[in-house]
Amino acid sequence: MLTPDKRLIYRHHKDGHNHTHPHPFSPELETQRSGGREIKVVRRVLDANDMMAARNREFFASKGIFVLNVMSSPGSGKTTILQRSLAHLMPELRCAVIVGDICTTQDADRLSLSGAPVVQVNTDQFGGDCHLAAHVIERAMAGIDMDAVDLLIVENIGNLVCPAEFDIGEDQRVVVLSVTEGEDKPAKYPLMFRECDAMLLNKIDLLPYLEYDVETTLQSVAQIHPGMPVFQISAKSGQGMDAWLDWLREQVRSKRT
Ligand SMILES: Nc1nc2c(ncn2[C@@H]2O[C@H](COP(=O)(O)OP(=O)(O)OP(=O)(O)O)[C@@H](O)[C@H]2O)c(=O)[nH]1
Ligand SMILES: [Mg+2]
Repeated sequence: MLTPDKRLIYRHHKDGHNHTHPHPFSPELETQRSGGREIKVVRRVLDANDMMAARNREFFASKGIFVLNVMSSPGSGKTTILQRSLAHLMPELRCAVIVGDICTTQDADRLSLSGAPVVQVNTDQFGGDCHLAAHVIERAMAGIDMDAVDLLIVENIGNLVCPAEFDIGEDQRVVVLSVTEGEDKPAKYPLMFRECDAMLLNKIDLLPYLEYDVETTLQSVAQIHPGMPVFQISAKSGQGMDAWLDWLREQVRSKRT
């Protein structure tokens, strides 16, 4: 049987991410906390990201742009939700999207159909990072006329862990959980659910075909992040989208005022 330490390391490597950056909460680094020097390196990298995020935030504030960071595990429906959301939000709001994937421009191709300006970030050029960092957002903005944007949506790379650790200068964070992923995900990946401002429970059109207990999920989320709004939606059928879009419009409006 694996010792607790080995089990952590085994799982860490087995998840297949390319960890070229230090993770403040990664198991390997945590065990070295008493070691001194490496801790300093971690802090410096995170400080640099935080400084860059603060600069982004100042820039967004100066332009009156609301920025939404959408995160989830791969395939929970981020792009589909955004496609449907953009169709409702535009042209009332001038939207733009930065979408992150390790490879391919498939999501950008889909999102471009909305007519919004879209920039695809492929992180294989940055070492295959499994999250978007603040400096990457700054570089991506060069491809968008930011004077013509009210709402900038960032679709982060599909990953329920790492993106939550990196501030990109956003106003609000949203996590998408689909009912096909299981009720246990908030409890297993609490940081993401603690760090987000709202949750979308997606693919509810599939509930009749699954043994999925919505109430268990809601109770788990309420324990991890009391009071966080949860919208039950189907990006496929459109069910529940109105309440989510009203919430988003209200966030954009309250930033402006
Ligand atoms: N039944 C059903 N399928 C959905 C729904 N939303 C998304 N899907 C399907 O789920 C799959 C993944 O959707 P995407 O929107 O690409 O997911 P994603 O989170 O953007 O994926 P990555 O960007 O790769 O992380 C696609 O086949 C979608 O058609 C939904 O509400 N109901
Ligand atoms: Mg996507």
